[in-house]
Amino acid sequence: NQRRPLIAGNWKMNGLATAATSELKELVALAKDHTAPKCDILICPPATLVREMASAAENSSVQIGGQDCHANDSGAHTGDIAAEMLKDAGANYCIVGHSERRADHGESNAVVKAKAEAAHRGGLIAIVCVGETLAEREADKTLDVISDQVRNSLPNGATASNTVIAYEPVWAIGTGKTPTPLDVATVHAHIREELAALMSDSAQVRVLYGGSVKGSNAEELMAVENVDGALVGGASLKAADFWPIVATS
Ligand code: G2H
Repeated sequence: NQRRPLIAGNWKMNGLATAATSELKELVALAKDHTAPKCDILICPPATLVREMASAAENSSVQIGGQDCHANDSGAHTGDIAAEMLKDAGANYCIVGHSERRADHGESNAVVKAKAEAAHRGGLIAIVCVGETLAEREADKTLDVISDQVRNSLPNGATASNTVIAYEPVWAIGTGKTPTPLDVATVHAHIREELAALMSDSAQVRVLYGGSVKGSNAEELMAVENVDGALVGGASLKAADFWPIVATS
């Protein structure tokens, strides 16, 4: 396919300035030494570090993103962060609807969709996350849940250039468990079918896999049909762990 893979790191609620800057600089150095990486490289640090990480990544192929944004552009929303603020701090992407936000903050598909639209208005590429829980998988509802999430979280005006989908089975997140390549292939093919009915350029949309991706399983997961990269949590915190995943693309 023509889709350029995206290897994205999600630092979640981890990172203080000094250590984070040195990890980011190490990643930038690895990316510079590597002639023409065949993928896009993204790090999504906590919001407090976006500006510093963007500055550490300046003039490199490493891009910076936010982990969440508010559905509104500005206003009385204490503690929240607007997409335009992330952009202003140096971000190009924003994750929306990560399962931890859906679970910890009760974010519905409608909220996730509104956040993705806000990301677009703020000039950010939205990474829209979907994924089933263990109970849903065991009840054989995986594909129904994914259909519902894709149909109802996809922002209006989504195109292959402003939207990325990340499939993250909730039971695989931070658990060390990963689905089989066949399970991943089945869900990714299903997501592509859904997208085809919703977007005119769906064939170009990148669909990432996320959930316990690490150096030792990245090659196998990235080789699965319709997997266009990874959303990596724990293994993105250290450049030495993240780079081998980038290098598989
Ligand atoms: C899934 C992933 C990153 P981890 O949440 O978004 O985390 O790789 O730690 O399972």
